[in-house]
Amino acid sequence: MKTVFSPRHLGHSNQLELMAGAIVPGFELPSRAQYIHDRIVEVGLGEIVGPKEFDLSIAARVHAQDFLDFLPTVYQRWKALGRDGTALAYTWPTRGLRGDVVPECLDGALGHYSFDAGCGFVEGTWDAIKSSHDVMMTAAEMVKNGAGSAYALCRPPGHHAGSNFMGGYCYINNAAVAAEYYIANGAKRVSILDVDYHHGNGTQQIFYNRADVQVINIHGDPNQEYPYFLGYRQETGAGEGEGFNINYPLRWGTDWATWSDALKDGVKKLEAYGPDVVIVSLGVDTFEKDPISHFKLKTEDYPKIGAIVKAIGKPTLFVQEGGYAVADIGINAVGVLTGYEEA
Ligand code: Q9C
Ligand code: ZN
Repeated sequence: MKTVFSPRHLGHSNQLELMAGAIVPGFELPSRAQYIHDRIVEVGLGEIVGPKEFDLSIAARVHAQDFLDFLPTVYQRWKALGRDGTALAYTWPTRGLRGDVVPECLDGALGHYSFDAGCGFVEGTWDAIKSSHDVMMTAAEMVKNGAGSAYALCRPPGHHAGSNFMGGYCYINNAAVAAEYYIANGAKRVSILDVDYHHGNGTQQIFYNRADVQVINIHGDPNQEYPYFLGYRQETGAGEGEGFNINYPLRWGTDWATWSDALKDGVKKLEAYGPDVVIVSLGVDTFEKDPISHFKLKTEDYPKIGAIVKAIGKPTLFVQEGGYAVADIGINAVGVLTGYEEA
């Protein structure tokens, strides 16, 4: 399978992050993408190509235009205030505050357009977001044109970003834009299978009322785990979307036996839905050594995920999401892809 990758991700890093009452270096590191890239070369997965340039017209069908207009302006506005370092929100509109106003000042606007402090901006952040989008679009187009499968080595990731907010290291929801791209190009049904450790709250929110995109999430129980405020089992979709959102919240300590039961059940529901194309939100932060996660998947389990996805027998786009055990994520992410190829 071909990989799409751009070194333009390198301009972006979340230099600081709040964790357990301390400010620590961010986990979503530029080296993540390099480890995956190098592992693809090492195992000879297939050709690695650069992205083509795409406009944001498909993205604008799942994200609000004002949100998409805001993202490229953030760092210039930050610098115009005489600041350097990382542009980051520090106040958010919760219950009893106005969720509908976009304050004129940058600090207010950053709070409006995010739900946590996981999305900093440095000089190269917008270019990295756009390159990640273009990487996804290029790989999505390959699958549309009959490639069978393709891997979008996206950085930054996307699945926490909703229609008009960023969060959890995610700015544009690449998997959601890919789904919309297939619908815009004639697909009747698309399934998104999100295997990242964290619930893909953005993807769920974007498609919650729709029947044409099925969203399946296997993730840390939000009673215990980020993003806490979405991803519960009883969230099954609304209106026309009722029944097309499926959550498998799992407790800390979940191992392959329990995790794969959820995957197999999700795949059954996916097959019953009968999509034209499958998009895998591929996070490998389910790994036992991931520094911010609490599942117990082992390196040998990742090819089995790929084999299960291959058995679905549908055109498949893999979109990179999380995974923070940097030395291992290349082996694990590429393990899913080789497992798919070899099944
Ligand atoms: N500050 C993805 O995997 N919180 N995002 C971690 C430590 C944010 C993960 C707690 C986790 C976001 C794409
Ligand atoms: Zn994650």
